[in-house]
Formats: sequence, structure tokens, C-alpha cells
Amino acid sequence: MQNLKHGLFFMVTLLLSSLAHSAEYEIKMLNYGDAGSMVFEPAFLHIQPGDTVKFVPTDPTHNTRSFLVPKPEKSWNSKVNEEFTITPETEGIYVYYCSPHLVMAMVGMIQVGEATNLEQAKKSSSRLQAKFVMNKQRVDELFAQVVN
Ligand SMILES: [Cu+2]
Repeated sequence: MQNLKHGLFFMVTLLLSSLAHSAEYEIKMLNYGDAGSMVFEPAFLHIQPGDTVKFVPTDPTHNTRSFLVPKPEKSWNSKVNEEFTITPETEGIYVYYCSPHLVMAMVGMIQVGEATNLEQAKKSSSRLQAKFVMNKQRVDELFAQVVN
């Protein structure tokens, strides 16, 4: 009996500590925000592995689609107008965009832990940037916020 109590206590403690260590973030998908029209807000997030990020369809006609994720993380492509949640476990830079507003540079970045794939992410992102017809500086502004 004593052992069982001990075991239970241990499990509950473990559960509580794992809950306490993972954070939850929200990214709004907006027609208009502080950085102009068609934006994710905040567009840059620095989180830790195991944290949760929820994309909220605050305004209609947006989605979130990954452009680049560090291996072996899975890519994602959410439905327009739907809430979408990810829990990245792999450290590195994640770049995503909104499919309907790609040309307007509706783009965002999540840094999970260390920016392990920074150089590769910068290289790949120039291909994404080439598809923008306006707000081309947004990708550079995101990279400027990466924490080394
Ligand atoms: Cu959009």
C-alpha cells in the first residue's frame, strides 16, 4: 500500500512538472495588424520544444502552411478558416505562410530552442521571398529576430 501511494505521488508529480514546463502560444491570422495587411500576429515566436502553438482564424480566408521545418519534423497545411495547433519537438527555424496570401507576404517564423538550421533556412527562404509581390522585407525582419 505504501509503495502504491509512493508510485501515485511520483506519477502525479511527474505529470504536474511536465505540464508546468510546456507553454501555450497563440498566433492570430489577421486581415490587418500592426505590421500591415495580411499578417500573422505575432509573426515571430521563440518557443521551446514541446510548447504548443495555436493558429487562430481571427479573420476569415487564412490558413497556415509550413514552408520549411527542421528534420524530422512533419510539415503542415491547415484548412482555411480553421483553428490549427502544432507542438514542435525539434529545435530549429520553422517558416510558414498563408496560402491565399502568399504573394502579399503573409509569412511567419517560429524558432524552437536553438536556431540549428539557420543557414539552410536563410537559403531556402529566398525562394519563398521570390514569390512575394509586396512586403518583401518581411522575411528579413523575421530573421533579424532570431536569437543566437
Ligand atoms: Cu492569409
